[in-house]
Amino acid sequence: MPADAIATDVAPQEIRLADYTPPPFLIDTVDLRFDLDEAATTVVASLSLRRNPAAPIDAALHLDGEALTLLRLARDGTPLTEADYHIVKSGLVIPDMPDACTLQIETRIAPADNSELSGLYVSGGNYFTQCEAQGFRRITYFPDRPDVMSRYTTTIISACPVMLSNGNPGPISDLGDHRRSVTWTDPHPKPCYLFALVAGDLVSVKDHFTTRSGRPVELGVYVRRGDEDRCAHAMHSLKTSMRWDEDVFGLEYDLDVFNIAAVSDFNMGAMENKGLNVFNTKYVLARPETATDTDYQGIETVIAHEYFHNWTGNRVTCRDWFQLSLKEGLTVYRDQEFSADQGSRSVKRIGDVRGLRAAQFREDAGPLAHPVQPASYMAIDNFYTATVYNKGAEVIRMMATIIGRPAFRRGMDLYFARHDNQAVTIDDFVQAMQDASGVDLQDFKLWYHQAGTPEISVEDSYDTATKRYTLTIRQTTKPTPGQPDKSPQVIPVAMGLLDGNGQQLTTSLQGDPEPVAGTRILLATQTENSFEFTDVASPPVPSLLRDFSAPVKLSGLTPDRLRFLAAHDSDPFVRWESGQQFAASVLLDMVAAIQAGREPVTDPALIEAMASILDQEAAFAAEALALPGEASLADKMAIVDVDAIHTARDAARAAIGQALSRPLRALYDKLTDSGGYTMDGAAIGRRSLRNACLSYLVAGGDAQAVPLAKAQFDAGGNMTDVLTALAILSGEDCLQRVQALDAFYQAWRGDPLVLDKWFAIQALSPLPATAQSVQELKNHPDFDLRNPNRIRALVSSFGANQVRFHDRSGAGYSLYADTIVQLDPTNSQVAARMVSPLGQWRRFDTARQTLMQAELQRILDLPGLSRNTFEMASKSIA
Ligand code: B3K
Ligand code: ZN
Repeated sequence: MPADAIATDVAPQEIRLADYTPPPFLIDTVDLRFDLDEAATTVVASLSLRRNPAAPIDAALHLDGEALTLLRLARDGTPLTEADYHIVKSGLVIPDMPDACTLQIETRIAPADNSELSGLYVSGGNYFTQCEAQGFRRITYFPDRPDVMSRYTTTIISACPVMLSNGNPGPISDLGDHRRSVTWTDPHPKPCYLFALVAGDLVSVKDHFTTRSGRPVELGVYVRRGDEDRCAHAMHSLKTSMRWDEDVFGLEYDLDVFNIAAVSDFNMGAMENKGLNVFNTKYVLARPETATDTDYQGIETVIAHEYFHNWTGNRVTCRDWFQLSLKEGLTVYRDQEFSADQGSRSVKRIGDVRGLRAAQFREDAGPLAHPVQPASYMAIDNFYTATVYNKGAEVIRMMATIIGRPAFRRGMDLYFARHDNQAVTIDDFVQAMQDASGVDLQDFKLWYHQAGTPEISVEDSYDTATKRYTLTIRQTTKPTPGQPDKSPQVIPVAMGLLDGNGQQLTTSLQGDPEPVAGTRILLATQTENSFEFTDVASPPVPSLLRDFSAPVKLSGLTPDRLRFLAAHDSDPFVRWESGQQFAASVLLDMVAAIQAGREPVTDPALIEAMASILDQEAAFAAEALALPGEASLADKMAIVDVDAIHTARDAARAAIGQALSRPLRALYDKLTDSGGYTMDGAAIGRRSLRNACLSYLVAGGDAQAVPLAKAQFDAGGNMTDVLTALAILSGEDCLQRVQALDAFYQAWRGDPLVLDKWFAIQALSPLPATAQSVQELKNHPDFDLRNPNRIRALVSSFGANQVRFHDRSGAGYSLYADTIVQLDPTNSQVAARMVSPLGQWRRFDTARQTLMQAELQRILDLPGLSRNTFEMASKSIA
């Protein structure tokens, strides 16, 4: 039973932002001593405490604790007896406390039994910690809240060759009997969620970085023996990130060492512990033969993200967990900007918007919708969401757009000047931006408190006599749970006007003395805003939401205007977006035809539009050639018809593949890498376009296409090409599919990260037998319910396979819910995070609704269900 199991008759309490009070005690220093043992590690914590002058006097001391055995408790050297303290469900309470004292706490923990992967645990025989959000309480009794910031020293005693913690290391002393000890000192005060310890038989790849003010920093990437040859990209990304943060934000690293340790059992992507980042191996290890271009880009982004947290998160941290987006939204914004600077900015933006829509817009439209700053939660681990991260990043981006880049940079400087070494709030951040820019951001802050995606529609008119053009923007936001009535948001709409030839016009706006030659920002602040443009020579076409200037849904553009913008706009995002919207309108017409019992016919205009993309810049062309995905089409339907969507999209892909088979094949051949493999943006773009061609050729049914895919697979080389070929084949019911899957397994069965891809590809196959094969793969000897990466590869991927997950038989739902039920007792964080696809039930037909609700109920009925999963399932079924 998980440590945080709930009694089934009492629903867990919501924790509310409104109830925040300052901590009664502060802890200036924390001295930790770990005597490592897999079955019984002892932890001695010496805490120097004092009453917080900002808190009520006489409050008792409450220390959080979970899954701990208390061995000894002493105050200022005197042991406390059981009359002096109480052990309670959530930890330990000492009622009578002096104003200041040293508390010494000795606890025992069992890292080898820690399947939750929170606190100190063992993976592959090595020790790792994960403390955010509330794992430190599984190491020792402590006020486990981010507004208690302390200076830490950490002594590790063990037989492990490598022993790492936060800060700078001291010398290693030999204790005899194969045991050694080392003490790490972290000079920077930090909350306990940033504590980390790593120990084991690891090897390191080392490098150096000198900060611009001359501090030499030793960099280390620690991995399992044999993985040393896969660290170069991670190290390169780290150094690039360090330089970028100096150049763009003036932020330098502040310790003598920066270490990254990779672990294959990890609940999420990575963790920004001070000076010792812990990473999922997925975001460290890469060689061209094992990692795809997407993997390489993921590593670059995540390394940057965690590094950037050193300032946005660590030096300035969150007062409480309701402020999570203070560090996450801001740091995602920073990693997005970093990655945009490394390759094609517009292609990066397109990818980010795709991700935002797939995860965050869907979250906003479902039962788990919540604001970027939630007002309450049951389990904070459930709030590491696309809304807090990605919508949070969009909110930061909008602020930068509204106040302008130079003011945004001044605002960042002011934020650090005011709040270095503090635990602060989102309001503090916005205040710094407001003070640095002189722009009133108070109304804008509604973005933090109001859930839901605003929908904007536009209406325009042109008066030939006065040469005036009027653009009216209307906005509404649908109700979300707990927020039935919505107010208008402050929405920056980046826009321009095109003349009939597609030329961008200089715009003059009524009330604004400055004509603008390029993109202009309109602020929509009310339910309805009208903007009057003067001196417009002829009826223009508006190009709206350039670079996706706000996280909103824009509708109401006619197919003709969409095609015009796709062909002519100067903004690459709008070109891509308009092409996608046009394709979606064609596909939804085909869905309607299928529902009416007619043959779906692909509009020749779509084929023509696709043909015109082929000769564009490769990376952009690959994005533009991809039809909107099945899930994104589903988002546009009142009641999702998974089968009709699948059939329609397949039909369109076949029609395009057939009609354009010659140019697609010619382009495929032209793009075939002549030289060796490189990892630059242009080469990634070429591979991506070439693979898009291959995918259409197979969809078109040409007899040569499947053998071509098989040949690409057999040629080996880089994983991007091999895996795309395998994914294409896995969607075809043919002998080559079986051969390729088998060959891939034989080649990579010893490599966990690559084997994850083998599981994922099968789970994502559109073939009708997929649910059955996922069921079989759950019994495969290489499937392991203790490894989050493997669960995500097989089962979470399957949850994203719309047509097969939602099979009308309900087989997909039930195997998915089975996994949650099996996983909850051992890893409740990962189990809980899997619930959301079942929460989409309202969008389906009544038969599917009933099946999905029954699975949610089955989860809720589980005896000893964790608090995490209870929150997700109960909110999803409501
Ligand atoms: N801050 C961590 C996420 C921690 C998740 C805890 N359940 C990684 C990141 O966002 O950088
Ligand atoms: Zn983060």
